[in-house]
Amino acid sequence: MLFTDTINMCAEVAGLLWTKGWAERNGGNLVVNITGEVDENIRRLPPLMKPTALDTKMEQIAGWYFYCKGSGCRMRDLARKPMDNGCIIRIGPDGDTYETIACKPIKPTSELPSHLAIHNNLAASGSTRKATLHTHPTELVALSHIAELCDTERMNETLWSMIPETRLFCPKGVGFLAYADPGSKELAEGTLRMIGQHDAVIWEKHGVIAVGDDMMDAFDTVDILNKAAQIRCAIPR
Ligand code: 2HA
Ligand code: ZN
Repeated sequence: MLFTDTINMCAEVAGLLWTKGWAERNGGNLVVNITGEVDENIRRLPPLMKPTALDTKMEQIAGWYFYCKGSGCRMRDLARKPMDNGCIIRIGPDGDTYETIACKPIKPTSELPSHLAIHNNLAASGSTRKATLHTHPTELVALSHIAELCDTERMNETLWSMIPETRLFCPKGVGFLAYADPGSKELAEGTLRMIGQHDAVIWEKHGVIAVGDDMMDAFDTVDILNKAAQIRCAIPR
């Protein structure tokens, strides 16, 4: 895949998230690994901003490249202008910093720690999966307000029982992570503990994060899970 195709796919997904109503204001984030697709011209680009320290050292992805939604940027704008509302970052040679190298001096998404923690783990396990997607799917978030569903087992029993496709396409189900502040190290560490065993992780009263081979694959996982949640919400009680 060409790196421009990868970014265009992020733009397409951003448009879908907005249409779905899962991306109010600057809600949600996406990060995709483009290391294998960048050419020498991109590798030679100088930083546009001074390097930012990462809270946790990410040795496995040292020197790697990612396209990320920009902090404070809107998905609906990224859908039209991906390079004005997102940026390319390079992880520093020791894995403890990152720098924006293109196209504008934009800082990446506030949930970068959660996303990079996953990418670092994917790299450690030799995975070829490239995309992480965080969004605010209304019905999945609604279910995370129902106390008796707020654990991994109960949430999966509920989602899997709604429509057969859920188990078919999300066989590992979701991990349920108790509330942690957006952008926090706690959220990143909790996500990392659960993502290996699950197709996605629900962040209580906030949203979901999913991993995919590419961004559309990650979107499909969230879409399948939220369809199950929609059906659950439509059942009169
Ligand atoms: O970047 O969704 O969780 C906006 C968010 C933070
Ligand atoms: Zn969010």
